[in-house]
Amino acid sequence: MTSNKTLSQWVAQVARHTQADKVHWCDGSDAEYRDLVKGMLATGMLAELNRTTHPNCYLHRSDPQDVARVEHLTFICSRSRDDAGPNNHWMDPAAAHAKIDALFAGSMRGRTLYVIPYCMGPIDSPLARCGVEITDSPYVVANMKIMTRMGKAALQRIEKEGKFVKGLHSTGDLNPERRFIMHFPEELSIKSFGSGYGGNALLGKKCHALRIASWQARSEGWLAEHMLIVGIQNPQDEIRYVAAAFPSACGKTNLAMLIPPASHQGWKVWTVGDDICWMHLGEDGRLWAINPEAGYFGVVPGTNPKTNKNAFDMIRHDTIFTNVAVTADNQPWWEGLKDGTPVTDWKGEPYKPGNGKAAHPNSRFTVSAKQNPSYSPHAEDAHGVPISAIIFGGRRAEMTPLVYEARDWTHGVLIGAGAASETTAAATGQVGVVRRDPMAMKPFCGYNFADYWNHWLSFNKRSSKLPKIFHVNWFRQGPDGKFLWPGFGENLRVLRWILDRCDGKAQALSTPIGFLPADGAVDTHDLDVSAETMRTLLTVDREKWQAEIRAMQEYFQGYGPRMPAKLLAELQATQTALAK
Ligand code: SAT
Ligand code: MN
Repeated sequence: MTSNKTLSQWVAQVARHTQADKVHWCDGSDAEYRDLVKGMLATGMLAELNRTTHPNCYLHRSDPQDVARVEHLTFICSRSRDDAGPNNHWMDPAAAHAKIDALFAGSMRGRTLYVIPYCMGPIDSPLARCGVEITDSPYVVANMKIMTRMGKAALQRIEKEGKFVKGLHSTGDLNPERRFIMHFPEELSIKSFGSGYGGNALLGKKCHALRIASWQARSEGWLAEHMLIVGIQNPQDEIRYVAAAFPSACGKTNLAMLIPPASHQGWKVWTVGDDICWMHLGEDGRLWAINPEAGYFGVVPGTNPKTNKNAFDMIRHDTIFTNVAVTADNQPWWEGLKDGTPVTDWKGEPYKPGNGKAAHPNSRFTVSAKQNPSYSPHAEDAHGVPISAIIFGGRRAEMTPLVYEARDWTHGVLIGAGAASETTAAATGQVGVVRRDPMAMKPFCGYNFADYWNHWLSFNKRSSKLPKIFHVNWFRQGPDGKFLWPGFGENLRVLRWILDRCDGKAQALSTPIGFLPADGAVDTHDLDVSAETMRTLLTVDREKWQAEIRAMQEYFQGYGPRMPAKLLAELQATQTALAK
């Protein structure tokens, strides 16, 4: 099946240990995808949706106890606990292997073992990296076919390079008591058991492209980040690229597919990626980015022609829906859709308004990037796209301004490291509590955050042409709980200020937390936002910020002596400026 001995021996050993019935090597063809779908329709793992309105669309209902990432069951198993850091759950590698191997024993009895060779990034890109996922879930195979460059070409690259990340996955019996997502960065391997959902099971995504890749990136001198990548084209047809980090379910997909409002004729936004960004320093000193993924695993609720017309249009065909509701005529339905009425909820039960949401808040679509009307023609460029600005963000109802700019790279790293956000339904646990989520990487950094910030800081010595760094917050609320900023397409106004700042054009005021737009510098023409609201969105509340700085200091203390002194000094400087 392959000329790579390590791979063939590993597959044989796993097949023996899991006692799989059959072994299927995925070739990634469309015919293979169709066969998988046929098989899943027969077993009920998928249901076909309305063929007329949604051709080639299918619904998968996951186990109701398996609907999101499980951070408390996710481990980094490095030899040294300190290398994983206080930001990760850690387990000793030998103990972790023993624990999870026991669960894998016999777990594929009666099942087919699928071998999925995949490539993260354009297949011909020197920045791309390959992996192989072994799984017993045909649903995972179908999703990996959409989300990655999977099959023959990836296997050929693996055989040529001889190197790949090993990912072993079994859904087991889906019992949350027997569920673990384990990463062995020193062995470039992943073992995931007991979940069939999203980032727990599609191992190319968060497990490989973020946790393992961030570890690799550190030793090889690049960055693996939880960021969207977009190209912004102005009326002069110049395109500039920005990368933006937001926690899961904070609108990355919407921003990545933004449609300029009517007031912005001649502008256009191109999607390069909506979730993950790998950045390398180019010979020209700029950061060049690729999207390692080939598809989107996006949050469905809230998707409609107003919030994200591109996504709305692209999921009308050839899409896998997971955990949405359905209408009487078998169309997918979710909260935020104007038309249609749900009759069956995400669990497959008759929908009753008193029983909670019809679609699960973390219900997802899986769709190929090629179906996105705004897919950038440069998204497949082997060397990536050059990044002009990096944006950090989060969901903060209070305090954090709409946008501000870092004084320099080091200050920008502090802004990213100090970022916090309200939790969302993308992970199990309480929703809506503010937690520190540095660079939106809290659940995804495969090593000690203190070392990670040091790695970020090190770029300053390597180049004088790094992107400018910004922070945004689309989620400020007034006393009535209503959002102060309209968001969605109107966010282009903020992106314009950011790009103008990169060109040294837009006006800004220097404040203790960084540069904020001067009065009127964010264009609000044709926008129903009062000058007073803009002032609220763009002022620094010193008292609240002083408390925020203290919270950051406390948080950073948790990283002990590994904490970069430069960041602490930068934080101290901010605190002093706020006290003046
Ligand atoms: O489940 S995933 O990790 O793929 C989705 C997300 O959290 O962004
Ligand atoms: Mn994400």
